Amino acid sequence: RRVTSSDATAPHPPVPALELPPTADGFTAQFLRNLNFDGGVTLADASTNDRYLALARTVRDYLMLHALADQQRQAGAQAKAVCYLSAEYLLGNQLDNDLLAGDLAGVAADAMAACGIDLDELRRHEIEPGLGNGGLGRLAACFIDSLATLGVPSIGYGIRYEYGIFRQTFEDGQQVEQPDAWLTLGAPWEQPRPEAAQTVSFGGRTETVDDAGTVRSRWIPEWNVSAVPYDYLVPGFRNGRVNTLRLWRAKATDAFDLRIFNSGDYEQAVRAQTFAENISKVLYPEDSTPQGKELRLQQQYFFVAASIRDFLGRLPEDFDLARLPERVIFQLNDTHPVIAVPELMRVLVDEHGMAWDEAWAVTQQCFAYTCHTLLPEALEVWPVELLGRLLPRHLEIVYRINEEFLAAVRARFGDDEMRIRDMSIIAEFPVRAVRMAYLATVAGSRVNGVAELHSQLLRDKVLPAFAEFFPEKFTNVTNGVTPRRFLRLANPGLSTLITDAIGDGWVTDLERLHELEPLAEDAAFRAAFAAVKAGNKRRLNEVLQARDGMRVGDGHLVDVMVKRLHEYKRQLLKVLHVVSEYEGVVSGRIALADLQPRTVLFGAKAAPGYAMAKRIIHLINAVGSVVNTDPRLDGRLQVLFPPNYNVTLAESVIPAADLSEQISLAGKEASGTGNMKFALNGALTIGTDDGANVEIRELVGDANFFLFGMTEPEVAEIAQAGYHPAAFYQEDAGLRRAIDLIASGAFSGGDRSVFEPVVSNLLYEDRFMVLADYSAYMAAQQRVDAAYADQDGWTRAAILNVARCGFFSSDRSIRDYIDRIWHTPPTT
Ligand code: NBX
Repeated sequence: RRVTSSDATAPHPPVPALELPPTADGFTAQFLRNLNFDGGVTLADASTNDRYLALARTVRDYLMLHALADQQRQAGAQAKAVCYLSAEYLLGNQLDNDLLAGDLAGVAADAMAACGIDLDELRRHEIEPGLGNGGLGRLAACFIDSLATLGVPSIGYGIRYEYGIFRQTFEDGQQVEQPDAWLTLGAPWEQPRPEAAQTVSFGGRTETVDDAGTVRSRWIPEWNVSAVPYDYLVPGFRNGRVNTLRLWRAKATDAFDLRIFNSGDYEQAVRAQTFAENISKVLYPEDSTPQGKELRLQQQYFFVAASIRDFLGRLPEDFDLARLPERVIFQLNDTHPVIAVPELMRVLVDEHGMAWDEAWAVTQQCFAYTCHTLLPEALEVWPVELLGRLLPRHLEIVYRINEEFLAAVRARFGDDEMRIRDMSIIAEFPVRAVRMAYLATVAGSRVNGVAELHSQLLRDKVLPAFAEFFPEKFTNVTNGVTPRRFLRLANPGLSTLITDAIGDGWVTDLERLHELEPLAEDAAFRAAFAAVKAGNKRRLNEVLQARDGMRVGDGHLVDVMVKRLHEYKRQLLKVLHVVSEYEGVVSGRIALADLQPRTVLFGAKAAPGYAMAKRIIHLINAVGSVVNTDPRLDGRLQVLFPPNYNVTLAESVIPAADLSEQISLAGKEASGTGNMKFALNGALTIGTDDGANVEIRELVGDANFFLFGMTEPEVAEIAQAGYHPAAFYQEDAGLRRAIDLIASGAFSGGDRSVFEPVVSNLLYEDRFMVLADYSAYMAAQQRVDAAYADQDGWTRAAILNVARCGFFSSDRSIRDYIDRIWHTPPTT
């Protein structure tokens, strides 16, 4: 059926229509309209930015046509919706994603050609919205893609940060952070909806009022800000569905601070405006040790308060809020949005007059919580002093939730004060503080980890008392990644090869990749597969060359470790491998001819305040500059560290990789999602038994995965017995030589002090047991070298990795969320 913009806007009189299916002429006309009337330029005078903005607008116009038609279809339907609450969405570039989903790539290419425009130049012009730190934010982006593709009624809610994750540069090998001013050249993908703004209040005090005999508390806030929504279209893959990602921006309200305005101090008033707008100014770049910053709590409350109001505002005027769980599930992406729990209670009880017990029953059914960590220091706590100052009514509500919860614990287990202290939502030391993970667990209908092992450890180690108290709440949903972005778009060569072999159904049904298995035995297919990998390496080289003047060596094994810089992820273990190989060659223990040519590629940002992580970045760069230029290595070992690893770079790097480094200490990486992207693109994994590596190995088979290192129980046992890293240093001559070389100043111009903190940390603390796993890692790398020498055998294993990783589609993750947690069937 032909759909036109006059259908979508009926009952208006017919207007000159944008047509679906799109035509090149229609696309061109709309593009020129946008260029002229939105951009105010002629084609002849248009800059690259003008042309990019007009193209993006045109793509969005077509998606909007789908969105309007979709809204009409869904109007009046009373389906239960998912509200995904996430402080981060690491979206990556939109242009190609939306061209693909909307099936617009062909007409866009024709239209650009007709206008004499280089579409690739416009692609390169795009700046990705980096509104997230890493895995957690990228997972949210994959999930909204799958929700739209599966046709699940859903809204993503988050924050429209003016500055996303910092842009990383290196100066003398050290990380320097630059602001990410992603909005400065225009934001064609978003649509501000000022008429849908919400007011969000802060501060002040509570007072009790006698409401016909019942004493009620009420909040008298002191100041407020306006939350203005900016909507992003989230198209499903060629299914006509378009969901919304609604990101909130903070603006000052007129009544921003009555005291200041009343004082008539104009300058103060303007400064107050800045204060309000600070709330959505910048993404906090700490992803594992959240600082208890007041502004961060303001961000969290700001976006969840606006989102809850926004969602409730979509329900019919006379809707009975006792039935809210029939209409919505709020999924809490880690603890960042957990302040939504007392907020919903406050809205139900204080604003709608619902009885506490009824409101609590509703609230418990409306929330579910996903945990993404195992590191104790990553568990968020908010000092009571701060919470009470910023959100006094919410603190009261949390206290009452805790009181009633602890009463239930007492009723079941008696006055076991140890247990009570253990399970209290309020911690007493070092300061009195709210444990957000506990609040989420008590309040939510479900608590899930993000891989089988992680969910098990969550039950056994992080929240054992809660797992005993609420066994039915705990479940697992193993993470996944969207095959549209990370296979279909990022790896066009492999996509075509797969589609030629098995058809294109895999794009939305990734388990179909199993049909490739027999082709691993087909020599012609293997040759084609190897040619695709070689082509991807050339493509990576074009990108690296243009971006950083770097290139991977010809015929090299491309060995990649890309992820946030964290001690637990153990980039240092990878560095020790490189240093050992280097030392082996320069000392003559390894003949150069025996060295498998390799390019080791790192990508990683360190939190700006994480000193050790920054030193490790410095060390990687320092090792690279020595190894890459030492003539004795003759270029057979290269270390590349392109700065500013982001989603866009990932899309070039991952398809070109031979080897995927997933080497965290067992029991520390909740899941990993990069591990899935690599395997799906035909890299073999060298990895520990951690996170989703466990499931990847089970699926691809031991023969197609390089497993090494201690298991989680072994780690726990050593930790228990007392871990002594220096003993490993003493006993392993190879390890000693590598560490000594770093300590000698060989990578710091003879200055031994530069990396001394890294070395002494390894020798005397080594919290993540790098030294304990060193020899197993080196042995596994030898197995890698041996395997790579048999190129055909390697390719066979790579094909089996692709064929067996269909499970890791985020479509499957979303189906698991629907079955185990949300109970929100897709609608048509
Ligand atoms: O979430 C990551 C985990 O480390 C990965 O193992 C997992 O695969 C991924 C998705 O489940 N966690 C993560 O990325 N955390 C953050 O980015 C983060 C950001 C802010 C913050 C705490 C953590 N305050």
